[in-house]
Amino acid sequence: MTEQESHVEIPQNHPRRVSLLTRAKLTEGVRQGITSLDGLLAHGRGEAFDYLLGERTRDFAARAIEAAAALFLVAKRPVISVNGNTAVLVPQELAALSEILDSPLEVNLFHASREREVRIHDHLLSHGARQVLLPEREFVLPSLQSNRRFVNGRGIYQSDVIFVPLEDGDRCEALIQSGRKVITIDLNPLSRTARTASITIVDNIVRALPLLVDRAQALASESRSTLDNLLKSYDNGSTLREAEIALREVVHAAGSAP
Ligand code: PTJ
Repeated sequence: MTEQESHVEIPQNHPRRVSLLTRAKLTEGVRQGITSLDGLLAHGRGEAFDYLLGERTRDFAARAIEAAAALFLVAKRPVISVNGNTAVLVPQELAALSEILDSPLEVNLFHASREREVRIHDHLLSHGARQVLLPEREFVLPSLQSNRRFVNGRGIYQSDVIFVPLEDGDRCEALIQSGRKVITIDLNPLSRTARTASITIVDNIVRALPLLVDRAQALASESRSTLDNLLKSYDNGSTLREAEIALREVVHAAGSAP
């Protein structure tokens, strides 16, 4: 979605231009029936953490992005799950990742709506995606109560590694319990998803996804043993600890300011 399409005019020199443009994409996403109203609240929560993290990709996030790219590349059936927020924030990057990994995008929503699923499907296709799956009522993830339990028989149902950015905790737990590996992006390192996932990228999806696409592209020509070594040396517990320390340091510094 371009700035013209999103009906906003934000001065080039506005100090919060990127943040305001990102918001505008989401509000326009709501107008177009792609993003849920709840998606705006979820974004506001993310923004608060991003502000504290300095709105930049920290080292712990860069390491998680590298490991995530390696995990995608060693996966047999990776699948990229898309919701109403990620669809409007990074549609081209989702399409690019899907191409590099030869892995489908699958629409999977927390707030049930067939109409929104179809709009997201069409929106992704119009941004260059070639494989976009929709949930099927006959394929269900056991132990999940929410609408997210309905999945596609050729997609999430058969996946071994699944990408679930900006997620609620229940599905992440259910996917891990089912033996799958989960990669997430979540600005809140304390969330249930962040703490349950195999790899947690604590960064804003608008910065992290272009980097992930780059790393996946760069690592695609590496040997299996190089990718395995990258994964062996990655520790998601450290990522979460470092992210939490970074947040606490900012809050502490603010509290002790004169
Ligand atoms: O389109 P739907 O119906 O599937 O709904 C999607 C949302 C995002 C509304 C739904 O999954 C939801 O309610 O998510 P939660 O439980 O609010 O969790 C979203 C997480 O993503 C929170 O921990 C936020 O801090 C985080 N988050 C929000 N925006 C960003 C983000 N993380 C990275 N980048 C962001 N831009």
